[in-house]
Amino acid sequence: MEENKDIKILSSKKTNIADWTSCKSTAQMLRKAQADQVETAFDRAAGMKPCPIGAKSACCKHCAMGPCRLNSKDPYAKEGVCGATIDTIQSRNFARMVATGTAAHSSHGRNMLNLLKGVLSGKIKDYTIKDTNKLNGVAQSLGIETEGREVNAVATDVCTEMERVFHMTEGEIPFVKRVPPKTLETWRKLDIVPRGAMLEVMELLQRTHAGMDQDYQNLTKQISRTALVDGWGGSMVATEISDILFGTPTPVHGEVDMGCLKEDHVNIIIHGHEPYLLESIVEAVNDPELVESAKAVGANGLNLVGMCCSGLEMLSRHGIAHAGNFMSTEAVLVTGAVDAFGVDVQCIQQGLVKVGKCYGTKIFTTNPSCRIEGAEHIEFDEHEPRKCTDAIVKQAIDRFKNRTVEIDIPRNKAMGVHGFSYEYINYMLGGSFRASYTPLNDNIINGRIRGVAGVVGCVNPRVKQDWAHIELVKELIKNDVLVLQTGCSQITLAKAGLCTPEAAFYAGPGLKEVCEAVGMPPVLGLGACVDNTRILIACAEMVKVGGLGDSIADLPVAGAAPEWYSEKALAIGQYFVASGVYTVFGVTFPIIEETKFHRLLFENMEAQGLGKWGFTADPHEMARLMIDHIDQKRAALGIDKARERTLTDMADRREMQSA
Ligand code: NFS
Repeated sequence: MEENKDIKILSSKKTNIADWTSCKSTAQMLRKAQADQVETAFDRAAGMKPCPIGAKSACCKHCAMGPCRLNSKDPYAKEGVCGATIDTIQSRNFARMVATGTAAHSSHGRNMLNLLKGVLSGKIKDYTIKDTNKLNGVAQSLGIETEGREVNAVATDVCTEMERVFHMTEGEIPFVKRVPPKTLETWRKLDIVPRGAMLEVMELLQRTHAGMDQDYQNLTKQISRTALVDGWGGSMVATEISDILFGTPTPVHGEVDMGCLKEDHVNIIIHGHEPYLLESIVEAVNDPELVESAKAVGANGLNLVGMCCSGLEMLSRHGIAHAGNFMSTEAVLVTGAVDAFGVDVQCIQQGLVKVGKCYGTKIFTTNPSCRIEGAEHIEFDEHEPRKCTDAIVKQAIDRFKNRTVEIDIPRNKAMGVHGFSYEYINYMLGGSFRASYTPLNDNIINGRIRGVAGVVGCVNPRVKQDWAHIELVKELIKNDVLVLQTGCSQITLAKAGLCTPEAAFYAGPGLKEVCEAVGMPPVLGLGACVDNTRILIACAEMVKVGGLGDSIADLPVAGAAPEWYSEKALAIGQYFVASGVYTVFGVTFPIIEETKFHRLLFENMEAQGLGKWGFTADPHEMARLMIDHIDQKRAALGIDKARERTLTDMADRREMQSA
């Protein structure tokens, strides 16, 4: 294959910023940072060769008899000191990554549950239940009676059920009620139906201790069970309670990219994941007194801007502008225009503090679980949320007044439509009187829509930022695949202008026709990374509506995280695979190819009735793999002919038009 310079893993000393990112604003700021001799993660990535043994998970450092490196050409030629084989070592390393990712999402979910419990007890007064429709929907899906009952009574029962998602030690987590029966039957047969998240994470970790589970197949079952309690448990609680407390997103216009910063305003950025910090700061920046204080120092107002997943929560619910994704968090500080940078948890790089210092921007940590040396900590207390957020706003105003650095804001920004919740897709396709997924299934069956792809996840400085996401999504929609998005990927496509109905121009004829009829973009942004659960529910609903098989594994769908970096992404990948979805990752995959563990993940899990993993760093190849999979599923469902007919019809029509 001809070498494509965009695909290579960036590991050697390279200073060509064009190789680092396809985000124009980030590139502009990285050039400025280099001129200012300020180091970022891109420089560090270029200067640090990834350890090839670690990259393939061929080393074990779980005990003091090692660390053991199984780095011979034949992965079976060597064993660890205890006799651990390459399959044991790789599966244990993989398990620990999934456990950490699941713990992160589940902790987020549990914090949301505690917030709702505090609201119900009356101890937390600054938040209320905003979306009773959503509350009732969640309650009904859990088998809780809603008819004629008080909101608080229903919500208390929902809390009791959701508590079990974390604490139950036997049985099945409540949200399995949402899983298609045949998928659930497969899980039961394989003994991977999850119990509480705390137990599953503990069980998985204890099995990776030296001298414990040394059968990679048995360990993989616990890996799946743990990942499933992330997707159908901890993450799902996070999404559902956020909707109940702050409102289920509906489409809203919003701007993205660094051009959202305003030189004449006090700019405040919020980055992280848990929505209660940002919901409080939304109130703070609208407080007339604080707005007046900003004006008193010469600013035209307060400008709140989001980043990463926090930013997506604000964008989806309030249409608040978004400055960029994970790999732009340092770069945005280089503008000099950020007057305060508040963070809570997850994906917060330690390097932010140093870059912030260079440009006179303070980083404010707010969560006791995520403090950073050198950052200023203002602890967020949900009983008095404004204490923290007002303090951040006041410090930002102060910094505006005393700005000394040069301000250089990239002019790029793009408008798009965001906030496509699972529920809204119902209304959008079916109308408010017959809200349902039937039209989606019909359009898949008649072939206008070939299938559905979830393109999600991080960006990673080891590959050119944003590039693989854009190439992949363009290729998918061109081939009539409807794309659902979350996380940093959604921001990438929004910057590229694909989150607008006009982007239907890039879609294949079938998808274009559907987008134009409904007035929707071919790329639907569903929110933050925990909101991948909206995609799970959408899959379950597609099965329930009928005509596309009996289990999630039957659906013509596929998933991808082309630029992943975090353990959370791996947990998400594993819960999609265990739910029945073919899921392709880019950048690198932490397993050696010619091993039994690799075969299990990449082939044999599918034979067990689940999904399977795929890997390629090339987004065009990734699109081909996903489309081939979708076509195979269409053929198995017997709907491949319909698509041939539909496309012939469209081609004929075009020919007739041009004649
Ligand atoms: Ni999800 Fe990746 Fe982080 Fe959000 Fe962005 S990096 S795993 S998308 S911000 S969690």
